Amino acid sequence: MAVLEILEFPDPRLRTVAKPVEKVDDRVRALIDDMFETMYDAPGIGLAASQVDIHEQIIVIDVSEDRSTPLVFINPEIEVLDQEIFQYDEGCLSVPGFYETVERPKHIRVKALDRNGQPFAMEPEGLLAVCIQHEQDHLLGKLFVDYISTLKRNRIRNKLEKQHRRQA
Ligand code: QAP
Ligand code: CO
Repeated sequence: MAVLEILEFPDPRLRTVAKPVEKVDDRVRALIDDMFETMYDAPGIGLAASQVDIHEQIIVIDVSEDRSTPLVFINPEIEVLDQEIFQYDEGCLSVPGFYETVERPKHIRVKALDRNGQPFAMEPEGLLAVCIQHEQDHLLGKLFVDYISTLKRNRIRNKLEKQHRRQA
């Protein structure tokens, strides 16, 4: 197990579109274990493989208070179930220190493979539904800052670029 390095906005690698996983094998399960270790260490509630520079369709999530409910979504497919919209102050491990309100569909159905390659479906709402959509966006090369104004996004980019220069 290992804590992996998380790419930070505006790293262009975060714009890569992830490919479907062809075979859920021990390599994929080892990556999932490392992704959970990285997410819990951060700590965060969700992480997409794209954020650790692996461009395959894998998401790990745990929105439980006591960090006891790890969820894995491989090759996720999302359907919106109704028109209701949910607002949430989203953050992202790839945009550390910044939170902005984003609107997304409140009720979704997600179909995916689990860590054994078995298909499953669920119909989450609220925070879990928001988190799945946020992480699915990462697999498409999208970030939550794409939904806010250009002015706000550029301010965040400038601040993070300055931090990255100081760290270099
Ligand atoms: C995505 O985000 C998410 O800025 C998961 O300094 C967030 O785990 C989906 C984090 C909210 C829906 C709602 C962020 C940790 C963690 C930071 C995270 C930070 C430290 C973010
Ligand atoms: Co994120």
